[in-house]
Amino acid sequence: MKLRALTLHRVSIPLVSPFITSFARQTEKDCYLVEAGFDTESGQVTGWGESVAMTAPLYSEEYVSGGMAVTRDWLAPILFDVEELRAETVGWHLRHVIGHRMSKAALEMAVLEAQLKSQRLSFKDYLGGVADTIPSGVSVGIQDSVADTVRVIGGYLAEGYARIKLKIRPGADIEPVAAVRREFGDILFQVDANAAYTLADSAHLKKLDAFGLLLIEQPLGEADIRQHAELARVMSTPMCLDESIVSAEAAADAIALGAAAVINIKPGRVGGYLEARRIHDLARAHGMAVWHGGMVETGLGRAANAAMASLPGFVLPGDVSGSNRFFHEDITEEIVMHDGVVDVPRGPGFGVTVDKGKLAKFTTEILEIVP
Ligand code: OSB
Ligand code: MG
Repeated sequence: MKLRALTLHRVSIPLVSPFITSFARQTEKDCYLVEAGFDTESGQVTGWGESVAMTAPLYSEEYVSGGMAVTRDWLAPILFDVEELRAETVGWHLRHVIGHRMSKAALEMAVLEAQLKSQRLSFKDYLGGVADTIPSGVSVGIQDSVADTVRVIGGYLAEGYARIKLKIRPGADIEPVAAVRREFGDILFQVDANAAYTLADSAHLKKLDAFGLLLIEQPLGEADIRQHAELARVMSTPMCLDESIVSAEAAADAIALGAAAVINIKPGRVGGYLEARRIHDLARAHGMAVWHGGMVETGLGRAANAAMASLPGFVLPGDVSGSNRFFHEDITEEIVMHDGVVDVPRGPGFGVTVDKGKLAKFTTEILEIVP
């Protein structure tokens, strides 16, 4: 395949309610989609990608405007020069650019989609996915009060979500967790701190052991893999890493150090779906559970995530929820959670179509990148 045209569509989609984490209060989904045009053996094909970078560099060092700039100035020129571009070599071509994994992932995703479409192959079949549906969990933001936390989670349970993940931060941790356990009994329940604590909080965090959580996600900083290993030795709650796992190498280090009993796999965070697959395979070879994280993706990323989560190592319910968890209106056909599951798309590519009308409605900026 030869890359001929690249357009970045920045969109801002209102959220149904503010999503509050230990690091940000999000009221809209601000991201860019990659539309990439290729000449292929089966003619001209378009592939779509989505960057999971957020508006501000608070989850990781990446952010939306920076991603668009590095794509225009550094990544796109490399790919425009490749005669035989394949998804499997995008990471290799881009290897001299340090970091910028979310930007690289969005480009690899667009190349991958075009490649799959030209072969009339679904992402699930490309990967060797083994499930037609995946259990659907929901990530619940920090609420104003314990009562609100219980009410909001009660709503998601009534909808049928298979697992609850509650965001925590210092000052909003033990009490809401205790209340949710008291109210809803034996539900699948886990927490995510988004790096809000330090090792000095060990004794406090250990109080969470009383609530039979499935896991605690990323209590300490991104760079603190060794410190997570120390914390894991004092807590009985299984340790799960998100922010710290930026590559298969980081995953290998975390496993070797005992820093993670479980890994949250997010393709954007690690440079793409193909690196995410390597982490899945590595974890599986170690008999370690993984689950699929989310970054409040539009229907496009959500569809691709559902296919990824159909691989056999994804043994815990992930954060692949229905489109309506975050959006009144999505830019693709809605991803639907029903009976606690999301269906794995079957169509070629990621199996969903970006609706140009809806895209236009939410577009805030268009960046055409020319060879
Ligand atoms: O830590 O998993 C996280 C959203 C943005 C950034 C980081 C995280 C999240 C979520 C939402 O928890 C997961 C979802 O998309 O449902
Ligand atoms: Mg997380």
